[in-house]
Amino acid sequence: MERKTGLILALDVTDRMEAVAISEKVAGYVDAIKIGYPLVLSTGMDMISQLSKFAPIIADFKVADIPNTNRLICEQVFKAGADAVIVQGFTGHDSLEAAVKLAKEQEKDIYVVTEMSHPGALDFMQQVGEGIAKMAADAKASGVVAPATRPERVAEIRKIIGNELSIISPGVGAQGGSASDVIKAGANWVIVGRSIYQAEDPAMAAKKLVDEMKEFL
Ligand code: O7M
Repeated sequence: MERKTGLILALDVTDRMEAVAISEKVAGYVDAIKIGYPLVLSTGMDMISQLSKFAPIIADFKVADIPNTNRLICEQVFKAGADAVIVQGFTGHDSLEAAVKLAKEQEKDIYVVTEMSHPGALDFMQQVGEGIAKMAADAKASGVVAPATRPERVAEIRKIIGNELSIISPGVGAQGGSASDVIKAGANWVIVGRSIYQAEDPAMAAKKLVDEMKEFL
């Protein structure tokens, strides 16, 4: 994924026309569009190819299975036109390696969730976040997902993975995180949903975020 703006749109709407209209409006401000269960379950897998004309598509299915099933899922998602798939890391090295191997064969990307951005991530995930980050680096994934709600954790994760892997970071705006703070902490991209797609003017909301991050990219 090429970094021009540092912004990834999380398009968690459930209506096809709305999804297309918002993508059209913000296409000039985003490096990728992340879509997941809310949009795909309500509209269908063909949403991936329909939106791919606006920006590269990151399929957020948080894949979390045994190696063979991970591979089968990623195969279908890439076939549908996605450029990247998000997988969970807690399933361990073999599950991750199966996804990364397939992605490399197809010149696609895998991003691995380390620690999530919501408060409940402190119950279990935070304790294993650093180990998952190290595993993602060892497996040569394209990058990790780390929380904009805790820039200090993003800085820790950056130390572990070095500069080969990217960090894509959700939790800006609606969840309380700041785009410029998390970029300063070491994230390469922020992932933003509600603050853009619920804004009266989604393009303006996206532009504001891009302008805020510009000097820190
Ligand atoms: O900006 P929001 O809060 O409306 O949306 C954030 C998006 O990022 C939404 O699609 C979440 O599912 C996703 N996300 C998190 O909010 N926190 C995480 O820790 C991880 C993700 C995510 O994208 O995982 C891949």
